[in-house]
Amino acid sequence: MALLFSAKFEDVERWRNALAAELGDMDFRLWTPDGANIGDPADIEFVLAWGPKKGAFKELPNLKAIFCLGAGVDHLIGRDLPKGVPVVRLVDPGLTRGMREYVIYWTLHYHRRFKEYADSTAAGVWKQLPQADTRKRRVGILGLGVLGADAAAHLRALEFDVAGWSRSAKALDGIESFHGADGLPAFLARTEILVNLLPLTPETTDIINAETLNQLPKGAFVINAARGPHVVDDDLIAAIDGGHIAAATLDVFHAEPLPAEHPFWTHPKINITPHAASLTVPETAVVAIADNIRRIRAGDPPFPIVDPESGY
Ligand code: NDP
Ligand code: OXD
Repeated sequence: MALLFSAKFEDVERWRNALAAELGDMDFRLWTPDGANIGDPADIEFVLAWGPKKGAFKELPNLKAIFCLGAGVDHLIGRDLPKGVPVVRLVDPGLTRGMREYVIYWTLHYHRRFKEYADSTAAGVWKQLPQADTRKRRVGILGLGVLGADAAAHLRALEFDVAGWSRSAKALDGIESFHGADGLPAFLARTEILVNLLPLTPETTDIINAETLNQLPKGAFVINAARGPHVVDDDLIAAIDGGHIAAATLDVFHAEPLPAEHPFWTHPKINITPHAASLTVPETAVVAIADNIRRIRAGDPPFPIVDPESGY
């Protein structure tokens, strides 16, 4: 029985070694676009993939689970997934840690006005700025799942005033919880630094648009570390150029790599990173994957399974 690996990253060997360390007996086959290394399709029990071609799963009659190589499954959903085969989302402590660092870094960047200090340094100017009270800085996180809840808890530990928005109501220590479409306006109205950690679904596409940006207080900051299509690019640029939004940090884009001619590249109030807010760490990710493979082999369901209805 074999595991088929469809790489998102260059370092296949790192994955092969990490998986071998956890599941020594696993026959690891590489899913290249020409399908040359697949061997007998009937051998394949598990697929570890980011976004294989539409219909690619059809020829795998004994598939028991599809493991997504990332936390977001939007690349997999809609690829003619075989019915009854669970798609397992990645929950990786290394990925969670990376996202926590990214969110804290950019929140502090805006909160502590480090861009203004960088500009002063460049101009050779010695100028202290008033220091805002962290306890009064209202950070709002769209999405209170694995990554959002973790970032919220760590921002809270730094004494930020943190709220989150999700589909279902949450009871998280020290975090104000808003939920559903009805809860969104109040959540936005209190949010000075908006962090997006939602999955990309039909409901969340374009969620950061002229209307929602306008509901943030004047001078708010936006950090998008989830998916590019959450943002209406022109609306964000207009909100920044119009002075309502102070600045934005974007890690993800409609097209990746971000096309050279896109105005985000040169906008003075937009920071961009190349979909690197947090990268899957094979050595930590394989622990959960191997655990799930053992569960399936023991007849238990893997966790967490993507709900095809909600799309995450
Ligand atoms: P989870 O599935 O654990 O959490 C998703 C959260 O979003 C949940 O709280 C969920 O609500 C909420 N949500 C989903 N749909 C809606 C909706 N329509 N309205 C309100 N809330 C909604 O995901 P993760 O935290 O693991 O990951 C989040 C996303 O981060 C990924 O989907 C991916 O796109 C992105 N990501 C980006 C990376 C990068 O490097 N840039 C790296 C890793 C992930 P509820 O709790 O009620 O279900
Ligand atoms: C992910 C990502 O979803 O890398 O894990 O974006």
